[in-house]
Amino acid sequence: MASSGSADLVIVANRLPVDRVTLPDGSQEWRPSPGGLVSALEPIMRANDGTWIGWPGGTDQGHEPFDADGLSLVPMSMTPQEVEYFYEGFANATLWPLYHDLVAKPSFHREWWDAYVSVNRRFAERAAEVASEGATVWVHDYQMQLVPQMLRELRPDLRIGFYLHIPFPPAELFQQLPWRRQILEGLLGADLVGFQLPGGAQNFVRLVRQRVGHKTHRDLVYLPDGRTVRAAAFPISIDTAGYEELARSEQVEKRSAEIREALGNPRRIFLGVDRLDYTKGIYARLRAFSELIIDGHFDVEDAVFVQVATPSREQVEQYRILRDDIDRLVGHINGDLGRIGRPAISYLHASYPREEMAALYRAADIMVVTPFRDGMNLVAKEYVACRYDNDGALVLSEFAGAAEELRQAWLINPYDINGMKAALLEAYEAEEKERSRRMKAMRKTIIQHDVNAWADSFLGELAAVRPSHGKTVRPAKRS
Ligand code: ADQ
Repeated sequence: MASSGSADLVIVANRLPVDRVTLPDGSQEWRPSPGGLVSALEPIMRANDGTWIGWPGGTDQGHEPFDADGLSLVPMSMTPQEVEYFYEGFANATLWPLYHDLVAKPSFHREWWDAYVSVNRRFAERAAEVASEGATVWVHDYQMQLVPQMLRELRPDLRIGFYLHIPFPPAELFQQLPWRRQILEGLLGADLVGFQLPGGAQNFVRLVRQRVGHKTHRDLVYLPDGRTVRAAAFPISIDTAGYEELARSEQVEKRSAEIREALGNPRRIFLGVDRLDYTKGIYARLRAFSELIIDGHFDVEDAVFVQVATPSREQVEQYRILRDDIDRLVGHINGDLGRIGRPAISYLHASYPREEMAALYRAADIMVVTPFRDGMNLVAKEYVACRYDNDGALVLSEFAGAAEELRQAWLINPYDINGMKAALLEAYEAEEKERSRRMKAMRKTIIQHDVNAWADSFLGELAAVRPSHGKTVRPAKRS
């Protein structure tokens, strides 16, 4: 058994919650990358002297552990070949498409798998070094699925949780993976395996029974060594109160009026906000919108579509193809339908601070979220959180995890362009009373179920799965 460190709570994730940025003068500094996960985990990290292990991006070697804003961070380096094989390859060109219903074709390469194994091993070894005796280690997402088992072998004293942020596919699809058994066994190193939806947990338990041959009962897996592993759903959420507070601020209200003004004060503003990813259904939604103009339901004086699409994973070929396809489509639509000073689609690649996101949500009459498959989709929840006025319409794909909670959205099938057009038009024409009825109900859901509730319930369950074992994680001190 490896000797133990001093952290009572360890987060293991592919990425650190900070980015290494190069300033104009050539010097470098760490900058917090403000994501939902960071704000969710920060209070618990602080209350438990937590440590976060992850990759800061890039290929610089030899970063030392450091404290940022009171959080203790352990940067893991990657070689250029690991970035290519592990990150761009196995994580984002094998697992990502396979876990998202084969929206794109996954590639299977043995050398990518070898890199996945060795990077996972390095993360597990580092976690084993920093965790204190009986500590809780929470491993995150599809890049790290082998870490639980590798870590358990090194440190059987630990309480280990795993959470998957993306969908866990049905057995029929997962079966394609040449390393399916290793992945399942990797996950079974955890005491609690968390998914976004109950369907993911059921897929996992069924696969464990079929492929690994362990005994299972409902959400429990019984291992030959006497250990029990629980698989359950913990739908992730957002800092609802934080978004609402931001949305209510004078600065955001002012900025949102400026945005409407800059767009020419059209009757209705449609908004899409996504990473530029083929799972998000951006192409189909822009086509649906443009056809509504062509069909004469409204014109560019009445409505504009603001699409914010932050480029991501640009070294992966399918992402480059997608970016070109959407660039071309937007060019066509604006060339055919736009007028001077009035494009049909206002298309932006920028990445914005939270204030600007909140202002966009406030400015948008109709939020359009149309993924072909999405673990949850936080954008849909952020929009609802910002609509404290109980106004605004959400058009949401049935295939986003968020659709299981936000039932009052205008739900659509993103493969059905006519159905999507009908829903966009209904949302465009909906009376205030109807919009408010739906928004009120959705707001109730996300106010009750925010990201703190998510983290507390995962960690609470994790403690319950191994009650007689390990230290207790102290709840976050919240203001
Ligand atoms: P993502 O696929 O990245 O997350 P999503 O849940 O929508 O998708 O989260 C995106 C986050 O990035 C949101 O918080 C959003 O505000 C932010 N964002 C997007 N575009 C931005 C921009 N241009 N500028 C600034 N911020 C931007 C994965 C899974 C999801 C799951 C989450 C969390 O794919 O299904 O909901 O993890 O578990």
